Amino acid sequence: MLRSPFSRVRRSRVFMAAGVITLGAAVLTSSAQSSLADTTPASTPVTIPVMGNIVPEPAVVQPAAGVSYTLTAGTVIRTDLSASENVADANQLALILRPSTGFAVPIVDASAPAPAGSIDLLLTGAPSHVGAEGYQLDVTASGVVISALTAEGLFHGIETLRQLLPASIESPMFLPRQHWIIGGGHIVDYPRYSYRGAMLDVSRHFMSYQDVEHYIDAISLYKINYLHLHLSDDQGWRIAINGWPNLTKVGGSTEVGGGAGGYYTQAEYRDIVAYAQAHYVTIVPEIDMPGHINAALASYPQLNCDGVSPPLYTGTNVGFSSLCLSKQVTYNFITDVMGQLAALTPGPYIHFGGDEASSTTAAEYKQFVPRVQQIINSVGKTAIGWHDITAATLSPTTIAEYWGTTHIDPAVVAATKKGTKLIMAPATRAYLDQKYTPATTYGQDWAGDISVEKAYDWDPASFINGVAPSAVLGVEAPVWTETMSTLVQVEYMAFPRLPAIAELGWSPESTHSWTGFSQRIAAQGLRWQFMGINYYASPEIAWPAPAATS
Ligand code: TNX
Repeated sequence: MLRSPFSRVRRSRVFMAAGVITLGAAVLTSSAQSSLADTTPASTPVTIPVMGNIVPEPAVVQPAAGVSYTLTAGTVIRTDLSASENVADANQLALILRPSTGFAVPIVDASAPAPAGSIDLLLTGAPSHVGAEGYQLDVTASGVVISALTAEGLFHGIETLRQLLPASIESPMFLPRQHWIIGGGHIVDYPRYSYRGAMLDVSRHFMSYQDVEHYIDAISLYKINYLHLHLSDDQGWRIAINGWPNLTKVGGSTEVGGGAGGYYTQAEYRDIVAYAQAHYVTIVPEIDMPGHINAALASYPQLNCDGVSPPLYTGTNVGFSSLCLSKQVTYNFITDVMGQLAALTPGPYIHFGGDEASSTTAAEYKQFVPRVQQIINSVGKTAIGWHDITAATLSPTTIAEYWGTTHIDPAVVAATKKGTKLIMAPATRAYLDQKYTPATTYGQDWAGDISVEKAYDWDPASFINGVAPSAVLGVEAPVWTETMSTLVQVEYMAFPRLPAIAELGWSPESTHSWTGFSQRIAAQGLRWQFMGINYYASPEIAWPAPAATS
């Protein structure tokens, strides 16, 4: 039996604190992390912070000069205890506040009289234009009120509230001498796009379900609401499918470089889904086909046209494998896989890849894409494919994910004119496996180096010439893992660039400013250190001195 998602909200951080915490390129032990934490003298003068420094930038922030709220031993969280999702949100907030402050932070019913200094999570009082995902947040001397139309909106308000508190609020250890002050003011906030994704390639190098959940902790802080898992590729098949045991036994047995690989049991995958749901993140599973499929071909000879399995593959080439599209067993296989994935996945989408199918003929590819779409639709899901699928005729609901390197793509433009919606992940901006600079230890550079500024400074709505802004559903930040074998390495590539992409997905275009973003992201570095999230301390950003813990 796997543990409940709520009891583990803090688990991975405590786990990191007990071991090794990496700081930028350097590595700190947990004892060094605690020295990071509590250097504040008891007599430190208290300065009132100005409300701000939030990533992604909210739609409206109005600081109230000189006003502040302080968390104390008397702070309670008030919400509607009869609404289980509100209580789950309140629990997540309490689990963040309790360890570092040492305060009890009880959760009480919103109908109870407000004691001085409560944090209220309410489904009343928010303006309707914040929509299902937005919230309103007010900080006054007498309390904090987060109001929203849904529990998801409240959760997003909580992610903002965390960032208004000192970074040390994230400490898994008790910090007795900190002042837990929040600058007063008013925030009204809601997303620009409904799809704000991260992608993790667990095929090239396998990451445990605990690692995936730690990544969910990190991405949900920036209001990312989809996590796309690249579950299969030439090098590894990572999800158990009943009736096809060799997919994991053989196809899951290795990875790039020849390591041991691994896979998720269906129970582990469900655990990831539940953990994601508790963070308002929807899992999008991807089984890449008809190419990028060697792990499956190596597992089952009948999926090959010549009936002979190729050997397992642990290199990094692409484009050499293809399902046998003329055999019925191929479609039986796809139907089984998609049916089981659909049953395991409450979210609306299944991604079927479709990229770099250079070992499939163009004619076969054009027949294959509609057939897979139909299978995905028949199991009740909407299909997503990499934008290569715009070469075929798409059903009206199918979404294309743009990973191109140019602003010109006639097939993509033509598809959008017929109604296809796009997720924007241009490789030159959003591919977080590309190096920051030529000196970056990990990563590839086929799409060019991507500095933090380059990841931030583009507009999803106008990136492809001739695509109407209304065709863009949102953005995604993929991390391919040919060159990264641990989550710590993945985080180094993702932070600070993933929050840059998250801001493009959430914040109104009118707030877009590299100067503003680079100042706001600077305030996040210390938070990542307390959370056990590795990052690249890019010289593009004026990080505050490490000793500044409040
Ligand atoms: C291209 S982008 C790929 C992946 C690689 C990636 C490496 C795409 C849809 N396919 O198979 O991992 O480049 O950067």
